[in-house]
Amino acid sequence: MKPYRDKDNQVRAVLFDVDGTLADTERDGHRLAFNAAFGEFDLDWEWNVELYGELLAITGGKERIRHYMEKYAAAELGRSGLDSWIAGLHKAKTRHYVALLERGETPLRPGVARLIRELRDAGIKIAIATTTTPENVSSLLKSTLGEDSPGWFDVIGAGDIVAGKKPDPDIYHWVLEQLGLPAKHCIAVEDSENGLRASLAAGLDTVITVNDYTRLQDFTGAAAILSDLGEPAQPFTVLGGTTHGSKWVNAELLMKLKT
Ligand code: XBP
Ligand code: MG
Repeated sequence: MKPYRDKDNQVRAVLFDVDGTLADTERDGHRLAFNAAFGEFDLDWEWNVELYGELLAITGGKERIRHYMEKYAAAELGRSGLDSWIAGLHKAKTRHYVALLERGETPLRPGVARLIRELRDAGIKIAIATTTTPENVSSLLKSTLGEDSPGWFDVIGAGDIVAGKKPDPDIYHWVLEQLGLPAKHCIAVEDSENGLRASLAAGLDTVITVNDYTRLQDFTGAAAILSDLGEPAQPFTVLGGTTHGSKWVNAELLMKLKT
């Protein structure tokens, strides 16, 4: 049998989701920033932890605000210039979120920094495929991996750059096109069912690392479902799939997880 390195489908790039995957940003990050923006706009809206979990079904901050209004604040939908009002509210939210990240209290999840460094050392490309706003990605990377870290990524696909947000596969198609690689040479890392639907629809094998908002979701089709990426001193827990005896995710395991 040929060693895995000779496989035609060897991993040449790893595509990372951001929120919930690189860091636990939703509950104590985005949610608080939305609420701060609502306060700034004199709205009495308050997204508590449970409600926010429900609202996460809608990806994209502007889309999430509109969905909330349709369901819980329909009277506000009659505002003139609704689209630009939502955009302004979301801009304030992004400002609050970036300020929160700059306080440096949002760490990367276990194994993320290690894996990113190992992939770079191995000459494997790394990319971002997210629905969140570009400023948020660069702030998170800078506050955790250092000022120059956004430049480590061969492609950063974020926000409104494509029309359809996850679970549509558009952002993954866009990133693959920018990388100049077919899906068979890439693998995605995601945390949510919406993310998995998007990556699978783009033809990508996908590793899931769950978090408190996503652990009960349907991850049918994932290559592996893990508690996190794991570290040598802090192995992951396997929740689904096989990890070939590995205890943390590295380039070698990602090669094996490719179909
Ligand atoms: C997660 C999202 C985002 C964030 C909010 O994206 O759905 O909408 O919750 O970010 P992913 P914005 O997991 O794909 O990174 O307010 O900037 O949209
Ligand atoms: Mg996510």
